[in-house]
Amino acid sequence: MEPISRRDALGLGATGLVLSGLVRRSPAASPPTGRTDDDGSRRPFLTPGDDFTDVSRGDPIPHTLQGEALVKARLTPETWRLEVAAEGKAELAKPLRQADGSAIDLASLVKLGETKGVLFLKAMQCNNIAQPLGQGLWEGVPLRDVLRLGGEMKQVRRVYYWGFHNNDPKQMFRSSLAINQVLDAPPGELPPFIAYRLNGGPIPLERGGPVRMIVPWAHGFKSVKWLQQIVLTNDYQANDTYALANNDPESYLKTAAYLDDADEATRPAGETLVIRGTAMVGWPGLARVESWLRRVSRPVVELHDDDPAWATASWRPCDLDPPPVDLAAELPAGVDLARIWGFGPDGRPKEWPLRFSVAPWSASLGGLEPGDYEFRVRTVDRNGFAQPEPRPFAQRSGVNGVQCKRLHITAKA
Ligand SMILES: Nc1nc2c(c(=O)[nH]1)N[C@H]1C(S)=C(S)[C@@H](COP(=O)(O)O)O[C@H]1N2
Ligand SMILES: [Mo]
Repeated sequence: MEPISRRDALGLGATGLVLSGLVRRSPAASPPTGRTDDDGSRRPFLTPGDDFTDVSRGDPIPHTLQGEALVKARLTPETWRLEVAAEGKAELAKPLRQADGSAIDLASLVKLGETKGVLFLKAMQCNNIAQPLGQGLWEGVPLRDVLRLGGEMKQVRRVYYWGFHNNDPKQMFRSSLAINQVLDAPPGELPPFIAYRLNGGPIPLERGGPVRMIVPWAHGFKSVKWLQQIVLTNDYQANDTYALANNDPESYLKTAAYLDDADEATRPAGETLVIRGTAMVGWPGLARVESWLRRVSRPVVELHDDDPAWATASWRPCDLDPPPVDLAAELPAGVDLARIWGFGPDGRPKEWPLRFSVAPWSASLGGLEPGDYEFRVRTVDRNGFAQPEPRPFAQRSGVNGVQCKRLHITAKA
């Protein structure tokens, strides 16, 4: 069965819901899993580029431009250019500029990719939306290799970058990285990328194509779409658009579990109930997903974060889905699996689940007596921290509150 696109399912139309110039479709109704659901529908392991939940600012939103406007915006594969320059005390020997024809074009970027390109799986996750927006197989050139095209750098402490924004400074969507994060990724870690391919094809305009930044370990706001400008600076401070509104501009991906369906469910006793969801595997990795089933009485009172019940809760392991049996069939045709970051020479992932991707899980509940229950689910990361720890606050640095589903079990029919 063909999965319905989220856009159709929500009936929001092509441009989605406009909230003060910000498109924010509802969080992904059916996150990618690569499995067949109980109703027989297939959920792909990779989200088609046009089916991601879209988080895009702009008036008009850059991906709604067409024809001549798109050409003027330099957002077609032929017209796209990337400028790299330095400001203030920072220096770059050979700035790459549109004016003198030295700006990077798509063909040169793809050419550079022939030797420097990296393939990696990554789910896009907004800082402030529970549930990944979609999962892709991205291809890009490390940002450090693009910066090298400009020759020697001096006095650089930070890299600022932004995308097309209707030539209106107020609409700029900016982000930034410390220079060491760009040049010096920790061993075995992915660096920030200038990405030009998604799921084996061009990056669709809606996903920020032709070229966007992808910062694998970070929340979505570091992965600027319609990327066109990079400025090296001596400034040491983050100037991210997401530094505003009290967001944590250095937040990195947290590990957290989400329910596919958090709505209250009514079921007859005697039935085995299977609850499903996905976990976002953040930088700290995923050790396990576990659930807590709590008997409650009516009227059900909200459980507060400081309730003593948390301390005596009994958490039981949930089942993590194994990698899809035919992983190659889930990926674009012709992809050499051994080239994907985290995969071995045999084309199988070296560890599972992979960091920065989505891990589907399920929990089977049998033999429930009639009554009311609350089902909660949490991840435990590879540092041993159970969600939402280690941070005592669950907002503005990556939403990761523990989700809850209420169950009403009726007497046997
Ligand atoms: N140019 C630009 N890039 C952007 C944004 C934006 O509004 N404009 N939104 C950011 C945010 S907050 C998120 S969560 C991701 C969402 O990526 P997606 O639309 O591909 O799902 O894009 C990021 N890159
Ligand atoms: Mo976001």
